[in-house]
Formats: sequence, C-alpha cells, structure tokens
Amino acid sequence: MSSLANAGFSDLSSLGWDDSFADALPGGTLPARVARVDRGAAEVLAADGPHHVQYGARVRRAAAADPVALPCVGDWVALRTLAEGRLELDAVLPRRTAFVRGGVSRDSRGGLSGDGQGQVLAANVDVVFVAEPAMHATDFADLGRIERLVALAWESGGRPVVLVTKTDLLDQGLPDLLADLLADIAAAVPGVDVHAVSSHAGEGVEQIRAYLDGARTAVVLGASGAGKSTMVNAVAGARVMVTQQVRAGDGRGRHTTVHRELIPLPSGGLIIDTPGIRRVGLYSISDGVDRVFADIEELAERCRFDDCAHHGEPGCAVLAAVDEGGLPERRLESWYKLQREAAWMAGRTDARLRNEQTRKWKIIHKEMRRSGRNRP
Ligand SMILES: Nc1nc2c(ncn2[C@@H]2O[C@H](COP(=O)(O)OP(=O)(O)OP(=O)(O)O)[C@@H](O)[C@H]2O)c(=O)[nH]1
Ligand SMILES: [Mg+2]
Ligand SMILES: [Zn+2]
Repeated sequence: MSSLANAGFSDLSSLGWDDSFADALPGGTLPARVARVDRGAAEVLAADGPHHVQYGARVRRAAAADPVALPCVGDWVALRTLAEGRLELDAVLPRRTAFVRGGVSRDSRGGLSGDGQGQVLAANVDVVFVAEPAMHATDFADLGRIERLVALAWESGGRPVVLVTKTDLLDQGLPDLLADLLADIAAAVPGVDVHAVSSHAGEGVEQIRAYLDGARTAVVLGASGAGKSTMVNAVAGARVMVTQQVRAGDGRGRHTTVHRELIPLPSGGLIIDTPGIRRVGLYSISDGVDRVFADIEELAERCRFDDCAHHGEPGCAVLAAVDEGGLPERRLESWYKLQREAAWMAGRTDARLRNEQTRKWKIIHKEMRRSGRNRP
C-alpha cells in the first residue's frame, strides 16, 4: 500500500476518469477508482487521495445475485457519505471493459468441471499485457497459454499485447533463438504486438510505457515467476511491488504477489499487477478464440463441408494444412481444446440462466399464492 498512501492525487483524469464515466455517476456521490479489494472492502483512489471503504447494501445485494457485480480492481465506483461522515462504496459504474475468467477446471480424468460463473480479474483495462518468460527452466515459452490468455484478452474488450520477458536469459551466443521465438509467438496470435522485454537490462520498458500514454490502464497477466512485478517496478522506475526468485529446481514462481493492485505510474497511465495465474477458464465466448485462430477459421472456409469439425472428414482443408506442414499440429490441438471448453461453458451458462429463471418464477408463484391471486 505504500505506493498508494503517499500518492496524493488532485486530478481524476490521471486515474483514467473521463466524461463517459462522469455521465454514469449518480447524483450526490463521489467518484473513485478501486486500487485493491480485500474481503468486502476496497482501497480506492479518489480526488483527495486513498480511502478504505466498505460495500453498501446495494452492492452486497447485487454481488450475492451475481459475483461478476462485485467491485474489482480497476472499477470506477460511486462513494456516498454516511451520516457519521464515513464513506461507503455505493455503486459500481458500468464497466467499459472487463477481463473475466470462467470458473472452469479440469478434473483428474481431464474432464471439465466448474460452476459456470465468472470472476472479474480487472475492469476498465485498455491494454492486456500477457507476460510469458522467454525461457522456463527447461522449456521455451508456452504457446498454448499465450493463445488462451490472448483469446480472453480480446473478449475483455481491451487490446492484447504479448511481452516475452527475461530475454537476457536466452543464450546470447544464439541471436536467432530470440528471433525464432518471437516469430513463433507472433504466428500463434496473429494481429497482436509481441515485444521482447528484459526488466533487468531495461529493454522494452519504454515500449511498455508508450501503451499507457493518455492515462490508459493496463493489466499484466501470466504465470507465477514470469517477471510481472519486476516489469511493473521497471516501468514505475521504483520498487512498488515485492518480487522473489523462482524455485531452483523447476524454475516455477513462488506466488509472491497475492493481491491484484492498481498502480498509478509516475510517467503516466496505470498498471494492474496480478498474482500468477494457475489456470484461466474461458468465460463469455464470442469471437476471442476465432480471432486468435484466424488462420484456422480461414482454412475452414475451404473444407468440403460447412460444418466440418476437422476430425477426419473428407476434403478437410485444416487437416490437409497440418499434413502439409502449413499448420502446426500443436495449434490445432490447442484450438480443439478451447472449442470444447467454449461449448461446455456455453452449456453451463445456459443451465445457470435456466436455473435462475426457474428460481425467479418459484418466488413469483409463492408470492402470488400468498396474496391469493392465483385462486380461481
Ligand atoms: N534474468 C532476469 N530475471 C528476471 C527478469 N524479470 C524478472 N526476473 C526474475 O524472475 C523472478 C520472479 O520475478 P517476479 O517479478 O517476482 O515474478 P512475478 O511474475 O511477479 O511472480 P508472482 O508474483 O509469483 O506471480 C525474480 O527472481 C526476478 O528477479 C529479467 O528481465 N531477467
Ligand atoms: Mg508478482
Ligand atoms: Zn475441416
């Protein structure tokens, strides 16, 4: 919190406030931006500096009905002054963008499970930085994870950007290694900027700052140990986040960052650091996956059957491309996996909506019975 405690803002626009948020602000309330949430309370940044505020009844009711309504880091909120002078978080203003992950997990047999509900990881984010280390202990970057996070980033409404971190760890005697890696990643996420970053060497830091020009907000996502907090510190030019060495044996991170936190940067703009992600499920599925797999979508137009699932049908242009080496098999497998998950998630969401409808009708019927209106 030290970074926030002495911030002292006079200017909401430096926190990303603008006219369209102002239009949504209820009368008699004060605007503030959520910097961090912690069990039913939030640390917010207002025009006069940071405040610790509890959630009002309205917010608690909305969140009980749908966890997506819970205040989250990056949200713009309305504060109301209570009689005793204390401030309360009265409402969450409509989100411009939201990075939502689905509560999907894989059981021991590889099947999908979960409650079909979403969790907002960050709101009102303009740029989603996907941080992937150039090298793990034994392996190069995880393309499947990048594809998944970029698909979710497109869904959020923000702009995905891939940061390949710790490039100083690559064998400097083999300059092609980095170029090949960047090319592989660029092919996995067509249309997305990919940058090499070394926070230790200060490389790529200016490029990251440029994405935040105009008081824009970014969130950094990636596995534990990817170097997210180190990058945030490099961009801030100060040690605002704690970092820790990865484990010696397998090179995995130690889950050092445990809270999502919004950090206003001295050079302008804001950045949200997040705890290392173990697994992110898809949530709302519109065109995020299709955008990441634009090459497969394009090939699919040449399949003989319109509804080809690319599972061995005759005249399948996608499988032909795999055979000819134009489409990596790994990528097709990754696409299958996300398609299956998207279909499963869509089914869960439908089931949840049906349950909600049923529950609503039960309540209405009960009330009608009580008031005797359904008696003949
Ligand atoms: N060589 C090198 N090491 C780096 C670089 N960036 C980060 N590291 C190291 O990687 C380790 C993990 O860095 P963190 O910034 O704590 O990683 P994180 O992604 O924030 O991890 P969590 O908070 O656990 O999610 C630390 O020992 C850093 O010093 C880099 O550019 N080069
Ligand atoms: Mg961290
Ligand atoms: Zn096909």
